[in-house]
Amino acid sequence: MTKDSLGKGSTSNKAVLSWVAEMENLCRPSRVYWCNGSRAEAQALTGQAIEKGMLIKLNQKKLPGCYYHRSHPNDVARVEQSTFICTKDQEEAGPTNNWMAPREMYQKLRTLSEGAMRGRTMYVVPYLMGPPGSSLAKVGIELTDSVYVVLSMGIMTRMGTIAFEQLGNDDDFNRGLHCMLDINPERRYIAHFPQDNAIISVGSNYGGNVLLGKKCLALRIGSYLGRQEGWFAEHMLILKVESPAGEKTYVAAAFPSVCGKTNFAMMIPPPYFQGWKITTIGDDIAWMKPGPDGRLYAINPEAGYFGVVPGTNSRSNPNAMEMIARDTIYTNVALTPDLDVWWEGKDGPPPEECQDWKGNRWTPESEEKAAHPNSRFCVPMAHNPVLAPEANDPQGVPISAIIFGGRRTDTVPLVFQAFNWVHGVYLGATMGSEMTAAAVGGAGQVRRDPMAMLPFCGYHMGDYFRHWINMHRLIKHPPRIFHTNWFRKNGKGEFLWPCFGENMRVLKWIIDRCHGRIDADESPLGWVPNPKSFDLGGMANFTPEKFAKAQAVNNEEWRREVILQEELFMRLYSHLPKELIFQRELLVARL
Ligand code: GTP
Ligand code: SPV
Ligand code: MN
Repeated sequence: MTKDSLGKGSTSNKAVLSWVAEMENLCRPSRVYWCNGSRAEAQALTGQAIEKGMLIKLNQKKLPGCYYHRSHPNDVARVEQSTFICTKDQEEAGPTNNWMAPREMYQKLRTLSEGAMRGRTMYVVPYLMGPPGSSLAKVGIELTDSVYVVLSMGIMTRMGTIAFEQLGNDDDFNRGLHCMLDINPERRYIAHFPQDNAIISVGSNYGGNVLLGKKCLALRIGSYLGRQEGWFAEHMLILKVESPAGEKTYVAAAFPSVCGKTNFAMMIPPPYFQGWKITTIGDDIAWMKPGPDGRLYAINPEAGYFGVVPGTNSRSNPNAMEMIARDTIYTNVALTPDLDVWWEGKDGPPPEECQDWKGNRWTPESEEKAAHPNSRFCVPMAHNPVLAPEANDPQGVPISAIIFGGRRTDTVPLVFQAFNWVHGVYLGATMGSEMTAAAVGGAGQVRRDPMAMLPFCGYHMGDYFRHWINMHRLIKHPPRIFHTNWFRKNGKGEFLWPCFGENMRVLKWIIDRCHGRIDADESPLGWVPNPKSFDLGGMANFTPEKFAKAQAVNNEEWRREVILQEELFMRLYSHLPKELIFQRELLVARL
């Protein structure tokens, strides 16, 4: 036993105690600290993080409760090439995941973790994903030697004693081990063992690589369990639209990383939509399961937002600006001389001088960006001024519409609707998107990112499509499925659609379609807005001609698109549902 074991006693769960002891034996920390999730604990740990130089206290007059963190310059995003799904058979992980046999990976990581916490503290971080008491909620325990991870998990999840309360004496919890090691990309592995409900992450201290509740448990392990148990774990925001008459409609939307989920989930409708209100249930992840009334119910498993900072300002996302003004951990933004934060796209002029995300002197003349393009805020969802109370509802919310949307400079129109469920699955399955700074490498290139889940699906992507098709039978009143693209540009590189709050117009069309209030026109891609029933009212410079450009379907471009889609289908062929091949044929016939 360790000489110095703090905070223990909040659980007598034997499976927990013996697993923690086993990991302690492996990693050899000089002490073990069991987190309880209290405010006092967070304050004490923040103090320690400042002492160790892990956090810098920001200007408390301007930003009360806010802290600043810089990650290692080689560790600024998710690393897909170091992310592994370790199922028994490679076939099960499929061609879109890196794979290693569990035994081999366990051995490799045990060797790397052996004694890795010597002289350090091992924090035991129990956490709950989902509202307490929800049938969808899951418990995880992350063992980590990073106090930054502890503080971030304290924001992102329902962390502490509450998780042990939900777990009781059960041994059904996710076992997560995180060792920072020497933050070396050569020794960086994010390994998932879906059959053991276990995760081991070593060699990183950044975001989705190490906040194990988020992408690792809620999406990769979650999707694997969801397929076995008949539910969905998706990379989706969840929002509520309230009409002036009080009608409530819930919408889930899958956009790839850095493609607009947080912004869409917190949007403020333009003045023209007076009386309409958007509130947020979730900004990144949805767990969805058919309910007893035959509708699909969604919960947000998280309790905080780990959101993209650059581009956030009082025009694009005023709610976020208010939200991140207190109790926020900023990672990899720029630091001003008066200990304020700055980033590209913030309101007002750039500072005359500041430190960039690497700590180097930066001026507006500098060539490099002051904030890393994947710099992030980490903030409790409770601080979102438009948080929907349903975010804490264990039942979740009934979803009326599912939106898939990529980042595409060309080809893909602003909005269209699937003809039916299988066609909707096809739209999600074939979604293409330009890569962003959220993952290392390839930014700007178009790749297939099915359902925005390419980096997050914990099993064979073809089987995942099959799961989507099969689920239809379990949902008596399935959501309608739509496709959007906010990012289409003209030849001059200007966006064809004004975006952000104006996206309300697209959302309004979507919910009117869901409630069967308006008709639509048929196009080769799906149902498209009839110009008469798409509301452009109150838009100063946006003419119906401009709308037609944003909606244009160019058959030549689409024939090329079908060939790009084919590349993914070829890779998945042995597991690809026939229905999707037929959908492709039908699309080709319509073009
Ligand atoms: P992850 O947290 O990586 O999963 O990203 P996300 O999908 O939540 O993306 P987010 O809402 O943070 O937006 C990412 C970037 O896209 C930000 O820089 C936004 O300013 C920008 N963005 C979001 N919505 C829109 C939009 O409607 N139009 C345009 N042009 N840019 C947008
Ligand atoms: C994403 O990349 O989709 C994120 C950020 O939401 S991270 O937690 O780093 O995965
Ligand atoms: Mn995300």
